[in-house]
Amino acid sequence: MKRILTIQDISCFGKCSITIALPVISAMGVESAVLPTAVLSTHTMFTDYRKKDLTDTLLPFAEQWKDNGITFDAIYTGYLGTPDAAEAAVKVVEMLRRDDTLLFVDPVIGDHGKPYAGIGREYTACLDRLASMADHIVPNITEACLMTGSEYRAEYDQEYIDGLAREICRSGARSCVVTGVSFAQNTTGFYGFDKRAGKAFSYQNSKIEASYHGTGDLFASTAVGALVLGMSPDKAFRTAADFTALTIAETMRRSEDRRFGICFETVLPALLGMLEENLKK
Ligand code: PXL
Repeated sequence: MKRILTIQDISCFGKCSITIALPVISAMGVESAVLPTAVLSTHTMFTDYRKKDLTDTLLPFAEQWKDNGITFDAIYTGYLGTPDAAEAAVKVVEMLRRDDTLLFVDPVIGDHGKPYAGIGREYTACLDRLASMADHIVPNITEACLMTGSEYRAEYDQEYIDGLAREICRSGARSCVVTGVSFAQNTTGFYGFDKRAGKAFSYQNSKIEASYHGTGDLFASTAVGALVLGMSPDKAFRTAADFTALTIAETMRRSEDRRFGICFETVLPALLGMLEENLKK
């Protein structure tokens, strides 16, 4: 059985990070081991959240796994929250990565042109190290700008996005997929650059005018699961984009409080159908 290690927080309420990665990756028929960087009462979009930091457990846990010969087909990092946790994540990757372990980095540092609460420059610098080791990195436009020190633009063209993706690949990442990219008013999708192939790839589907917390985590979890199952990057990212779009539509239909996150659970059967289709082609 394929096995992914995910390193990110547990937000006990609000569906993001591990509470998305674990069920989605498991539903895809892939084992998901977790290394929680912190436990939070909710994600940071709620006011007055409580947090227990677990950074000091990361290396001892990884050491015990190494001593027991435990390895992973992929390591997937998400929200790490502090420079210390990001630095520890780099060490965990160095300790546990085999030659063929895929490193998938979701640099969760911001959205809508701004860094998330508590994310500063020091943290972004630690992420650069992780990014330089990555097989795939999946920033949204805000994150790509924060990582490259570029000006954030709400309106842009393909050349601007292509420049961001190539700049991130220049720092060492093998492929960079910029998410939440709209090249027309009624479409949204991703734009990627694969350094090894020297090729760009891009996908747009219809845009639903709503933004929910956790959609980036859903996209990343689905993409890394599909990659580990053997799908080509182009197909894996398309599958992730289609599943995310379906989930947003389902969430809108249910119209719960936006901060409560996305209703992906009832859409999981559709994801399994997409996997079957895409893996047999
Ligand atoms: O969905 C990204 C995310 C993950 N974890 C925590 C967050 C956020 C985004 O704000 O606050 C704790």
